Amino acid sequence: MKLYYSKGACSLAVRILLHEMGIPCEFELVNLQTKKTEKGEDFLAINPKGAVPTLKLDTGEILTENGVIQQYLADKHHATKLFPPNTQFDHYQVLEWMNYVATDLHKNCSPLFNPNIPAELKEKMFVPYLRTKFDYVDKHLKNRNYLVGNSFTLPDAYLFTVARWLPHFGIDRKSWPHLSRFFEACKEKKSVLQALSEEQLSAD
Ligand SMILES: N[C@@H](CCC(=O)N[C@@H](CS)C(=O)NCC(=O)O)C(=O)O
Repeated sequence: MKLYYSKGACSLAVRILLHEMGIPCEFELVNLQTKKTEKGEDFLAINPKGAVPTLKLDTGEILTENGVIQQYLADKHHATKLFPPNTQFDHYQVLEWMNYVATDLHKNCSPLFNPNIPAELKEKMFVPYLRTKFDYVDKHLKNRNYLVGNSFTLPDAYLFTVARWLPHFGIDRKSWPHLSRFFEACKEKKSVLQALSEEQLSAD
């Protein structure tokens, strides 16, 4: 199995989860600008959407979309702590948070990465909107350690990955005390430390 990734991108969540589950995997870096992999492959021929994470199974089949890759890995490896079975309500809470992180947090970060959007517009429009999305997360984390139940589940890896980007947008994570506590707790996890070190990233 191979994970196509880009340094510090949302594919980091999948790498963290692979380590949480102890799944051996090969990793291949993708240049998202040129759409070439580090081995010189045409990434668009592998995933025409040109986005990471992209998972290549041992059968050669390709799976894309972060949340779907996460569910596939957890189901395949019976990781019921990370993704409770669908007979339990927390299964749907995991999916609810995965969707929120993908669509409300991750996708509202995208304009802030865009060098063609003027800084003033980012400050006036996109940053305040993103802040309201994190306000909700911070309130939710007030009396809990993780997003669902009281242990680390799939969307926690994704939330850690997206929250890690905040300083790059000039947003101080400390303005959300409960999110900060969550982030610090994730930084202690072996799977997170391993993933960060493999991508030669600092936590912040
Ligand atoms: N819908 C995709 C979006 C993934 C995504 O936005 N990936 C970013 C990196 S964080 C990317 O590869 N962007 C490059 C591009 O879309 O050209 C998913 O959920 O996996």
